[in-house]
This record gives sequence, structure tokens and C-alpha cells, in this order.
Amino acid sequence: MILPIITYPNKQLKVRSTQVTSFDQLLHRFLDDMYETMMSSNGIGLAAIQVANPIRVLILCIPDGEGNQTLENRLEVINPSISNPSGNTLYQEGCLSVPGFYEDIERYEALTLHYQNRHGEHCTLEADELLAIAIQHEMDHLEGKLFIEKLTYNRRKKFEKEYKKVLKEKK
Ligand code: Y12
Ligand code: CO
Repeated sequence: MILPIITYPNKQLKVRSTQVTSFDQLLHRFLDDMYETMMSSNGIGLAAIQVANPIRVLILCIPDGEGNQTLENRLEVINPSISNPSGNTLYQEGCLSVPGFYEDIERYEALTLHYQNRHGEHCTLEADELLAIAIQHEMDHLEGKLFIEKLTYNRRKKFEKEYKKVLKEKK
């Protein structure tokens, strides 16, 4: 089932998500719905709060070298934390909850991700490049943070002006 994605400035996006404790069929169905929703919107990452569910869940599907998003690359991340962050990198980020806006954001270049899978099993993953960036972007959502909050004061002002226009055109 495709779920509606909530967009900025919806205040729900500011909510801090809570830990998952049940790894049951309801969660599995929700993960499948998140995947369908993300793929149908041409996304590569989605956090549960973006579909109005404030739980510590995110999904990713990073395109392969040919630009294809395959099931093998589908990653379901529950109750994540990171360790060993290293380096810095700039990448032009976009977000399904801030449609039409892309901006260079600085992130760690590499990190170790600790998380649980849909069965509650504890997993570890070494991430770099786009995967590391996407993990950080999605984990910010779990804290109620959007990438636009990382913009400089002037860039943020410009964004607010541009975004207002986008919202007006949509009406
Ligand atoms: C690097 C940077 C950001 C992330 C987080 C995941 N972000 C996305 O998946 C964003 C996808 C996106 C897709 C859009 O739709 C189309 O391109 C058709 C889009 O649309 C518009 O802006 C109109 C915006 C964002 C991971 C890694
Ligand atoms: Co996002």
C-alpha cells in the first residue's frame, strides 16, 4: 500500500521517533508499505516519520553502478546508532518531504551503523559514499530534523522564499 508522505512545514516532521519493541507482522507490513511508497516516489531513502509514524525505522535502497534500485540493495534499519564516524563530504541532498529542493550538505564520509533488522536481530554495517550520507540524512529524521536545518542563515531564508512559491503554485 502506498502511504501519503508528509511534507515541510508539517509539524509532525519535528517529532522525535521512539524505539521499536515489537518485531511482528504489523511492523513487517509497515516496512513493505514504506518500501512501496519510497519506490513509487523515486526515493532512495525514507524514514517512518515521513509517513506519519514516529518510530525509529528507516529504509534505504541505494542505486547500483547502473542506477538501478534492486531488491538486494533494500536495507531496513530499526533502532539505529552510529559509531566510528570519519572524514567529511559534501553532497547535494534532496528529501521526499521537501519536494523540489536540493542543497549541498556536509556529512561524515564513513561510519559504522548498528541496527536491528525486521526480525529484531542485531546487525552492523560499514558504510561510506552515498550509503553513509543517506543513513545520516534518514537518522536526522528520527530526531525530528530536516536537512534544511543545516543550511546557513542566508541560504535558509532563500529556501523559505522559494518554497513558499512552490506551495502557492501547488494550491
Ligand atoms: C543522499 C541525499 C539524500 C538522501 C535522502 C533520501 N532522499 C530521497 O530519496 C529524495 C528523493 C526525491 C525524489 C523526488 O522525486 C523525483 O525525483 C521524481 C523529488 O521530487 C521533487 O523534488 C519534485 C525529491 C526528492 C539520500 C542520499
Ligand atoms: Co528526508
